[in-house]
Amino acid sequence: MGHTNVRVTDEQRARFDADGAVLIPKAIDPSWIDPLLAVAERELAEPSRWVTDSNPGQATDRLFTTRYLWPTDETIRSFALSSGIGAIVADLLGSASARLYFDHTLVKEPGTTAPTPWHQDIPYWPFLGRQIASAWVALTPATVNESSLEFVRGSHRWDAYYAPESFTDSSIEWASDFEGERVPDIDTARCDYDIIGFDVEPGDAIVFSSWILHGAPGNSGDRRRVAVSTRWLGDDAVWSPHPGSDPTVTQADVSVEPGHYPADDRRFPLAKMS
Ligand SMILES: O=C(O)CCC(=O)C(=O)O
Repeated sequence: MGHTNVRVTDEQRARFDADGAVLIPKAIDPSWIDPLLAVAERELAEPSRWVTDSNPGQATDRLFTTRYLWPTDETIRSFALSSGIGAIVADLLGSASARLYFDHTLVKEPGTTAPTPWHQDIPYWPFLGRQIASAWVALTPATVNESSLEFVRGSHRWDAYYAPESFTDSSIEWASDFEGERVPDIDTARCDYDIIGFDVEPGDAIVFSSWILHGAPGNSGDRRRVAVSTRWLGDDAVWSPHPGSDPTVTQADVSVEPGHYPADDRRFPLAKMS
């Protein structure tokens, strides 16, 4: 499975900077698609430890996510570190390097009514810094109307830090002690916000700042939507665990002290740049 030969353009860099999100068409070599889809299939059949699932065992009306597979799954590890996706993110962030925080596979079965709620990523994560972003890579086609991502353009610059929202009906146990403002009710006042979205084909990446407000509709289509999102730390990232941050990686797991750059190659490995 190959390394991408896609190069970020000046226009894409400017878009990412101004809007907080940009579409990179055909960002990965197509040879990754089937192996990554096979990982999603396996996880649906035999979920591993870090899963959220709105409707276990069902083939419709279900948002299933599984994360942090890279330490144990060779396909995910080599995709994250050697496909070139990290280099694309580093380039957009204006960062010399990109360290992997985690991978996140997200499956939306047809007929999923619940949207992915509007949220920012950064409050879920034990990091601070502006050079932190995700690359959400589509493994199946998706239109904005059916199930692709939407963003509030420019909200990465609002200087806001909203409380984490649950992706399923239940509350997020580990985020209950987070103190912070709730995300505004964007859906009831959509015309007050500058909302952008991207239709995607398999292999396209949407790269977005960890500070931008984003969400996705349910899946009103008749096919499964699958994506894999990798989460990246650029040069200004600082380890910053806090009440309510995702428990996959905690202070006990890392060799970095709070307030420092996460130079921990074992927990936050560097992506190959070329
Ligand atoms: O795939 C989705 O529906 C949501 C993805 C998302 O919020 C993310 O990757 O941060």
